[in-house]
Amino acid sequence: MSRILTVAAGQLGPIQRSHDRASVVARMLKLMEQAAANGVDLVAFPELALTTFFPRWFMADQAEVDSFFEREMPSRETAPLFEAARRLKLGFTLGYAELVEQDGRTRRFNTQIMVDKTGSVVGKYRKIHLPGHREHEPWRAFQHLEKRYFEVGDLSWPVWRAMGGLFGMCICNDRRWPETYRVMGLQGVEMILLGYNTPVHNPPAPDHDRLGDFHNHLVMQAGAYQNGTWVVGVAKCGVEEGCDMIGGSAIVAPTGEIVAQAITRDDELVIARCDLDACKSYKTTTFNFERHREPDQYRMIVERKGAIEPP
Ligand code: CDV
Repeated sequence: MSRILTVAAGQLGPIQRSHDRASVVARMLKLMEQAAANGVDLVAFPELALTTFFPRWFMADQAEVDSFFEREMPSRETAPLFEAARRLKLGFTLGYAELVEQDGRTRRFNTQIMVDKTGSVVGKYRKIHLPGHREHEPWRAFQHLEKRYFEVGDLSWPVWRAMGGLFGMCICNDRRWPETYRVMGLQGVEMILLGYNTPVHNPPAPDHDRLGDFHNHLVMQAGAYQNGTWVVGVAKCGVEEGCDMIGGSAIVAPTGEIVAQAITRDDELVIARCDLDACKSYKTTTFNFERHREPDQYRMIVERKGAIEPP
C-alpha cells in the first residue's frame, strides 16, 4: 500500500524592499500554476514570503515595522493565493509576519499557515526559536532583529490530519533544533514543511559561513531520519537588499536522503512524489518510540535551559 502525495518546494528568489505584495503574489501564482500542471498536491513557500526579510534592519518607528505585517489572512493582496488553491485543487503553506489582537494586546509572530485544496486554513504555526538579537548592533554587516520584532510562538508544534496524512510545520532556525522535530515526531508526523531565510554570512560566527549549505541539509536530513518523516525545506534566497542568502531548497525522505533539490537561487519549483507510508519502516523499527525511548532519562532536556558543566 502507498499513500503518494506530490509535493513541491516553491523556492523564491530575492524580494527587494521596493517589491510590493502584489508582485510577490504574482510570482507565487506562477509557481502554483506550474505545480498544478505537474500534478502537485501541495506547494510549500518560504518564511516571511510576502516581503523582503525586514529583520535585517533596525527600525525605531513601530509603524514602519508594522508595514511588513499582515493584519488579516487572507487579505485583499493574498486572496488570489487562496482562490488559486481552490481553482487548481492545490494546497500550500505560506510564511508571513502576523499582527494580531490577542489576550487584550497587540501581538506579533513569525507565522506559517497550511491551506488545503479547498482554500481553507487547516494549520497554523508560530516560530519558537527566534534567532538574532533585541538591540541595534551597528558592528554587524546587517541586523537580525527577530528577537525584537516577534514574540516567541505560543502554539508549540501541532500536527494536523490533512490531505490524507499527518502534517507539521516549523520555521527556519527551528530546523536546527532536534526538539522541534521530536515534538512533532511524538505526534506521529509524516511530513514537516518549513520555510527559511538564511544569510550566507553569520556575523557572530563568520567561520560558519562556508558551511551554510551543509548545515542546512545536515539538520533537515537528521530530523527526517530520526523521526521517520518527510521534511520539505524551502528557501527565499539570492541577493536580497545586498544580503546574500543560501538556496538549497530540498525534499528529504524518511530515509534521510534528499530526493529533490533546487539548483538555482531564484524562483524555482522542486517536485517529488512522496509516499507517506515510507515513514512506517522507520517509525516501527529503529525509531519505534514506544518501544525504545527512555523519557525518564531525558528529564534534563526540559528541566535545564543552558548547559551547566560539571564541577
Ligand atoms: N531566519 C532565520 O531564522 N535565520 C537563521 C539565521 C539567522 C542563522 C537560520 O537559522 O537560518
